[in-house]
Amino acid sequence: MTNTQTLSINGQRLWQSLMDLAKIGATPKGGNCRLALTPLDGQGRDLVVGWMKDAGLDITVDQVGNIFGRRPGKNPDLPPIATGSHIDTQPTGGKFDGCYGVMAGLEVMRTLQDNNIQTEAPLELIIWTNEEGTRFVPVMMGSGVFTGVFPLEKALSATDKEGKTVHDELVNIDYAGDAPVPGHKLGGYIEAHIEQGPVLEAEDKVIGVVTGSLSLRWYDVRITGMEAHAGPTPMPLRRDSLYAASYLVQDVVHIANDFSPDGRGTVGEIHAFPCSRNVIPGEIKMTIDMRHVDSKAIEQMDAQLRAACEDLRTGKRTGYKVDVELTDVQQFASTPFDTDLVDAVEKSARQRGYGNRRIVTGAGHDAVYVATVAPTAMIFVPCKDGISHNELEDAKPEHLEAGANVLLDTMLDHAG
Ligand code: HGY
Ligand code: MN
Ligand code: MN
Repeated sequence: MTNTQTLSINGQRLWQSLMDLAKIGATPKGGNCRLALTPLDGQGRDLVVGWMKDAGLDITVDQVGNIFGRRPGKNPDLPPIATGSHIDTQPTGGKFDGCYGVMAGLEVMRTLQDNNIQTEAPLELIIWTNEEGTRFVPVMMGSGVFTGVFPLEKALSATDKEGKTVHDELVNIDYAGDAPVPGHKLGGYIEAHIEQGPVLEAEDKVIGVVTGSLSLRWYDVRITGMEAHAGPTPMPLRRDSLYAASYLVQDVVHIANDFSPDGRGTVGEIHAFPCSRNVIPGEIKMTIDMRHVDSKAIEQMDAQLRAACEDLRTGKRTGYKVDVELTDVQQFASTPFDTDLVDAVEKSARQRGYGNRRIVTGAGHDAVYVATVAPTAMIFVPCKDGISHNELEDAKPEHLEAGANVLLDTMLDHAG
């Protein structure tokens, strides 16, 4: 019987699986584009499900397409200790965001299989549907439905820009499962992920002991002015919606800077209608992503955003009135993780001699929603130059191996 204290994962096998998965939806600059529920996402799911079966896991799929690979424990009545993440990507995604957490969990299962170790509680590896929220909103959709944060119907009826629904796209890739949501009880959940920021690398740390997440607010904005001819229409008579939007784009950044260092403000999408060179834009649709570690600060940022919208409505900034419709799309408050699990992550990093530090995640993760129903923690590893949501995303094999070893220890710690 192997002493589980000296047990370690196979870093080479972990790296190889990440590179093999990255071949699906590979982009010219070395990234990945596997948008949620596209055929490429389906291919990625099929590949990983095959590996999960080879690792001896029993597979179930729920009604929103979340995939569960269960490793039976000695006591089937205990709730599983789970790990996982996502394999859907951003359009200019990298090879590690999400995929690392799923491959690290798979590597833990493979290592236990190799050493014929059975834990007291079952273990579970989860692939969550549509974590990125780029093709379909809301973000962290699968974990949000699993934990009852939003109803199944809201997810299944969500549409992409071509009007395709989550329901139909799940059927198309054959992942419209029948396991009911909200889902089964979890005894604990630990998610490994690249930091997607510069802190660990700057401090030469290997493990980020994640203590919780930022607050997040997502909005849609529609600004309506009036289409008119770009030639004969004198400047004072225009109601140019894009010129008005240009103030709001700056306001989003200025508000985040007013709440530095933890404020975040991003306009990621902006669409001008009718999008013709010689027509004054009559309508703008844009997105806003605001975040802050402090729930009170995000409230103040929200108030400043609403005031900025009002100044556009009244014409105070531009000299002409426009209609501004600000829609709340999604929000979650700053989420603390489970102190016992966080301590267990830190203990493993220390025992293995990995430089580590406590850190709050600036990105949203499925762990944020799982934390509302089960003890939850995350393990961060550095990524090159802190870059993510970019095809250049990169990480060191030895850091990925370290994170997976900490995941192994933490899961064994809690699964008996
Ligand atoms: O938006 C996020 O923080 C995550 O990458 N979906
Ligand atoms: Mn992610
Ligand atoms: Mn992401």
